[in-house]
Formats: sequence, C-alpha cells, structure tokens
Amino acid sequence: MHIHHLLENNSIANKFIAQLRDINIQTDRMRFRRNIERLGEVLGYELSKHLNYNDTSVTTPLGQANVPLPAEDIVLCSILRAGLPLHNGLLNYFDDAENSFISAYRHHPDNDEKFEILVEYLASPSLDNKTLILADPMLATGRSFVNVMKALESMGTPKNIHLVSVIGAKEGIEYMQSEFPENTHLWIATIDEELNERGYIVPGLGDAGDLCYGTK
Ligand code: U5P
Repeated sequence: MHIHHLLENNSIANKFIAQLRDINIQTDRMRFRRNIERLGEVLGYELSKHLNYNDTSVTTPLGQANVPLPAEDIVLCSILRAGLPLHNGLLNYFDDAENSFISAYRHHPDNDEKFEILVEYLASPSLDNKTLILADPMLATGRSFVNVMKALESMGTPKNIHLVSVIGAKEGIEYMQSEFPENTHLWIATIDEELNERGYIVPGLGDAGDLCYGTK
C-alpha cells in the first residue's frame, strides 16, 4: 500500500485538521462537516494527480484547446455515517463519478470493549475495471476498511483502489498493509501514534459520526 500523508507538506489543510480536533471548535457541527468535506476536496485533488489522463481537444469560441482529462471510470464509495461529508467533498471534484454507499458499525456483543464490525447495507454499481475511491474519515483499527472491502467483492474487481481518510492510527495502517493489494493508495491527512483500549484514536478527535450528526 502506498501512503500519501497530507500533513507532511504543510498547507492550509492543517487548519481544517486543527479545527476538527479542537474540543472548543468541533462542537459546531456544520463547521465540523464542512472541514471534513474540505479535506475530501484537498485529498481528492492530490489523488487526481495520480490518475491516468487522455489528451482531449476542447472547442473554445476562438479555436481548439488541448486539455488532458481523467481517463478512469471512478466509483466513490463512502462508509456510513461519517463517510458522508468526505464523500461530498470528493464528489465536488469528481462530479461525474458513480456512487456507492455501505454501512459499517461497531457492535459490542458482550457490552465490553471487544467489538465486531457489522456491514448491513450496500448500494453500489459494478466495480469491475473501475477506479474505486473508498472514504471513511477515521482509520482506527482498520477493520472497517478491510471488512467493507470484503463486502464490496460481490460487486466486481476494481482496477485501482484509493482509500481516503482524515486521521489514521499507525497500528490500523500497518494492519491494512497486509490486507490490501500492494498497488492500493491511501490518501490520509494525518497519522496519530495510538489507539486506546476501546479502539479510539489518541489524540484523534473523538467519534466522527457523532460530531457530524449527533449522538445515537
Ligand atoms: N471511529 C471514530 N473515532 C475514532 C475511532 C473510530 O469515529 O477515534 C469510527 C469511525 O466512524 C470509523 C470507524 O468509521 O470507527 C473506524 O474504525 P476502525 O474500523 O478503523 O477501527
């Protein structure tokens, strides 16, 4: 898996990340969702530099202009709930992409810290030979990305896989290295060192789904 880490090159995106993490700012849900969306736009822009392009000629009122355009059929897939604002940001740039939605949530069968990931809902076009962009703002243990990818196998085999996330934990990224094909790209804004005993990223930002949409 190739890791592209946005924070390694400082940019205005640092401010969006800081506001997402800040306990005094993240309570503004509209700003929280919009900052995730803005990072979806930034990460999507970075990712777009790695797509294949075809030379295309565009007719202007005064002549012909050559513009290389993306030559890949993109499917954007987001993991509900927290993936939605990230999906919107990516869709702002890849505006003619196909779209796919999948649910994944943590179920605690014994009411302790042990949990399993359940996938219940999938709505997707065929992924055969497409470029799949899979979005979830938090990559903690990595099990959501991995389980969702297994559930998506029934929709065909994508030619390229790009994973997009905002905050990742080192441990989860290492686990994903062994589960995803080598040519997978991970586009991530920032990487934290730790996971706590409940599988939350430390320092992280908290529960992204709740911060976007309220508690369950
Ligand atoms: N999650 C958070 N905050 C965390 C850790 C996990 O919101 O600090 C949620 C996200 O909604 C994400 C999922 O969808 O858990 C990822 O966890 P995992 O499957 O990578 O462990």
